[in-house]
Amino acid sequence: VLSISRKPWRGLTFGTHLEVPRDIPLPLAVERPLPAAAEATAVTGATVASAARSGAAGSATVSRTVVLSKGALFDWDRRVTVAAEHLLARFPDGEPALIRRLSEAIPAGAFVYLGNSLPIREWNQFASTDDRGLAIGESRGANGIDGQVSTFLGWASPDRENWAVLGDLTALYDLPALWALRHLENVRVRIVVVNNGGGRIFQRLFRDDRFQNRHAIGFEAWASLWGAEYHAGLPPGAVGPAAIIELRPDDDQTEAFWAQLAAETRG
Ligand SMILES: Cc1ncc(C[n+]2csc(CCOP(=O)(O)OP(=O)(O)O)c2C)c(N)n1
Ligand SMILES: [Mg+2]
Repeated sequence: VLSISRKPWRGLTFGTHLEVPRDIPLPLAVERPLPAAAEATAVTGATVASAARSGAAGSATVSRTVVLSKGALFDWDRRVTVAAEHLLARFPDGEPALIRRLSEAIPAGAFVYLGNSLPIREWNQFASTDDRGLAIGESRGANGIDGQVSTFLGWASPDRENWAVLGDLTALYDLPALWALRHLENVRVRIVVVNNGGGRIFQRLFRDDRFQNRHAIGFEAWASLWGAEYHAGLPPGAVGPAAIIELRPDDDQTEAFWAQLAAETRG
């Protein structure tokens, strides 16, 4: 992820943020097709003033600041990709590996709705890149976590399986949404709740734990309230028309993954 702004910005959980001072033109050259890293030259002399590396306790933000050079961007990107690949195998129960496995388990041709905000970021970074004809949808807007279940159900259609990947707080923000299930005919919906016990994106952005709204709520009762099937973990076999699938990543492994990725790609 490359973000560019005129002002300091600390919201990046992964990638590179470029802060371009007002007196330096925006580096629009990077919008053209990019050459191979070997041919890369600096597109601007703008040195970047702000780093998005967070000092949050026990965690690390894998983002950094660079002098804008295509070669530097690609080299770092490659290093992160290679490091992430071996860490996915080393921490198989952490959230990134769980997202990878989920992306491999969703049947070819399905519609996949990605919720704000970690699910879409983590899918972007860790989902399998095999082309299995998945149709991806999302409602990014201003990153709102409200109405995500409703948006998904409104988008779901009978001609394919419909999957949503949502955070736990995102699901809690839209508890009445499953009312709409009774109005869906011949529509197969699978709502995956990645339950990491709070708004964990904030663990990587802020020092104060209160931002996370930690909780110990499970989602089985949500499924039974609305007559949906419930699965703890990815179901191995056939699933009925409406299912809630709750995935619980291992906290320690998730933290270790991010800390290790930051350590291995620093510099
Ligand atoms: C309507 C709305 N309220 C609050 C926020 C601020 N916010 C952004 S992410 C987030 C936490 C999301 O938690 P969860 O769905 O569990 O995802 P996680 O970060 O754990 O993956 C919150 C409260 C928002 N984006 N939209
Ligand atoms: Mg969460």
